[in-house]
This record gives sequence, structure tokens and C-alpha cells, in this order.
Amino acid sequence: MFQIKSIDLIEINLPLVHFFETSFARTYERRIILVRVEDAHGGEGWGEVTCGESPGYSDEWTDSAWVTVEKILAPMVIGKEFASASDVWDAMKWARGHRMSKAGIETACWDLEARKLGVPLWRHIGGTNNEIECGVSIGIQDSVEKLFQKIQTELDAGYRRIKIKIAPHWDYDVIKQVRAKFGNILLMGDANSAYTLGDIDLFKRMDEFELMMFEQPLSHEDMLDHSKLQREIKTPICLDESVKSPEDARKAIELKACRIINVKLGRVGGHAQAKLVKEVCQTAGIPIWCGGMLESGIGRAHNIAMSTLEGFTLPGDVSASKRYWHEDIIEPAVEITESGTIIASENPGIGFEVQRDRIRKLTVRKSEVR
Ligand code: OSB
Ligand code: MG
Repeated sequence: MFQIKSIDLIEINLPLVHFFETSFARTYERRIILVRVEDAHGGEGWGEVTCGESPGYSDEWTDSAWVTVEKILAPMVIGKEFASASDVWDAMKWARGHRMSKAGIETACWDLEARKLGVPLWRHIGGTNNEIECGVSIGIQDSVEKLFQKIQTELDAGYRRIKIKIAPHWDYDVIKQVRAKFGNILLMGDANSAYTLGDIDLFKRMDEFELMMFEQPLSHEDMLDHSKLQREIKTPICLDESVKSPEDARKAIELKACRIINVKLGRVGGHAQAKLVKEVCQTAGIPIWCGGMLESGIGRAHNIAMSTLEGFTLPGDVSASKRYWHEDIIEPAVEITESGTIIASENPGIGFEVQRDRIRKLTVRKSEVR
């Protein structure tokens, strides 16, 4: 039981160690919204809004999320008594869409509740596997040679699965060279909706690479064309952008639009919604894994917690802080073991110390809603 007294929105600007390029944008610096919720007894919880800097991945982006949380969502939860963090989603249900904005608040409430109970967040949401398998997502590079170097670095670090971003100028020939150089590593390609059904022959040809999956090859809202493509190719399709809710997951599976689903905590609206997506997939025998949005340590800690749920059977895009940031905003930084795993912390809540001084230095704007 808790009552939210105030919600702080904090925008920090955090430069990436290396630019990250997808089929839709190249990012050098993240503009991240952190959400801090405080209850009537001084308890606090931290969450992160995981949207990008521009509406290239989804329709939410930093500035739209800021006003949405500040003007619409925060007022919906402030002052309310919640029996449990699992009820926070319903309090914001009236507002359509904006799932990443909602997740910023919702995940912060889960952290608050876990801290109050003195238990690790991952246990509190029902996680069972304290050691999660990690993969990496490697953006489009300026040359294949650069990509080789990056892949080698990550394999040396112990990561279990390599995802490369693909796009029409960076697909067949690149994957062919990666396969020739690295052999049968666990490899997959993420297109972020860069293709259409007109590219079906290309995908058929790429079957020869025996990738683990093609992530979101077609339109960000599509399921029907994905099911047509999946019927024609051997490589499993994994949906990312197209699955925003448990209902979407059910429909995608029913349509046979994919054989795997990437679950992103923000995209689906927070921990309670993610658990429902997980249940839909488990029931249908669809493997899932935790996707990433170049999160700061706070969002990353929430991703780790979600990844401990039963059903997250494939390595996720959850990797070490140092791949993204010179210095993270949590202590200790997220690190992986030599065998490419992350061990979930036994500390209460998200399990990491939030570095307030560092956040203060990185803050470009702040709003307190009460
Ligand atoms: O499609 O999974 C994606 C990053 C930003 C937007 C979309 C995606 C990604 C990633 C990076 O692939 C995953 C990560 O390392 O956080
Ligand atoms: Mg993706």
C-alpha cells in the first residue's frame, strides 16, 4: 500500500561512448527522462522513460513524453492510494497509447514498492532466474572492418549472441562477410522496419545465413505482411515495434506473424504489462527476450529485473554500462560475467545506488509535479 505524493521529471543528456546507428537514425547523445516517485512517508522509486530523441522508432519521443508525463499521466496517479504497484497501470488506462511514458511512472512505482518491502525488484515482480544471458546490439558502422572489430570485442567479452542492425545498404553482403569471418556464432539481424514485402526474395536468399531471427523487417505497425513473409522464409521473424501490448502479442501469434517476440519494458507499458505479454507468449510456446533502448543504468536495472522472469529464454539486449557510457548514473555500473551473464542484485528495489550528484550535473531540466 502506498500513496504517491510527488513525481519528479528529470531530463539528463548523456553522450554515448560510440554513436548508435539504426535503419532510421544515428544517435550520438541520449536525452533521457528519469522519473522519481515519492510517497507520503518519504519512500522513493526510480524509473526511466525509454523513448528516443525523435519519433523514428515509435511515436513517443523525449519532448512529447515530457509533457505527457507532466500534464496528463502524473496527475492521474498523484494522491491516489495504491494497494499494489500492479494497479498503477489501470490508473493511467484512460489515456491512450504513450506506453513508454506510462512505463516511466509505473516502473518507478514498482521500485518504490520493492524498496518499502526491502526486497529486490526482480524477486518482487516474480522473477526466478537470478542469472540472465546477455547479447549485444551492434549498430550500422562506417565500414565492415569496423563491424568486425566490434563483434570481436563483444565475443571476447563473453557475450552470447550478436545482433547487427541491417538496412537496405547494409544487409546481404555484410552478413555474408560476418558469417565467413566468425562462423556459426549466434547471429541475428534487426531491420527496424526498413523493408517491404517487395523484398521477399532478398529475405529468401538471406535464409542461407541461418540467422537466429530477423527482427522487425517490415512496417512498425504491421502484422499481416509479416505473416506473409514468415510463410515464405525459414528464418524466424521476431517482432519488436509491432507488439505494444499483450493483445498485440496474442494477435501476432494467432496470425503467425512471428515465431519470437522481443519484449521491451517501455514499449509495452511497464512491468505489469510485460508480465502479461510474457504469459501470452509462454502459453503459446513463443520464446521471448528482453530488448533495449540504450537505457541509462536506471532503465537497465529494470530490464535486468524483467529478464529474470521465467519465459525469457533467449539472450537479451541487456549489456554492460561501459558499452554505452563513460560513467553510468548508478553504482556499481552494470557488468557481465566472463560467461556473458548478469547476476541480479540482492539489494532492495532496482538493486543499484542512484548517483544523485552525477544526475544533478547532467540535468538540463526538471519538473516537480505534486
Ligand atoms: O530496435 O532494438 C531496437 C536501440 C534503440 C532503438 C531501437 C532498438 C535499439 C537497439 C539497442 O537495438 C539495444 C540496446 O543495446 O539497448
Ligand atoms: Mg529492434
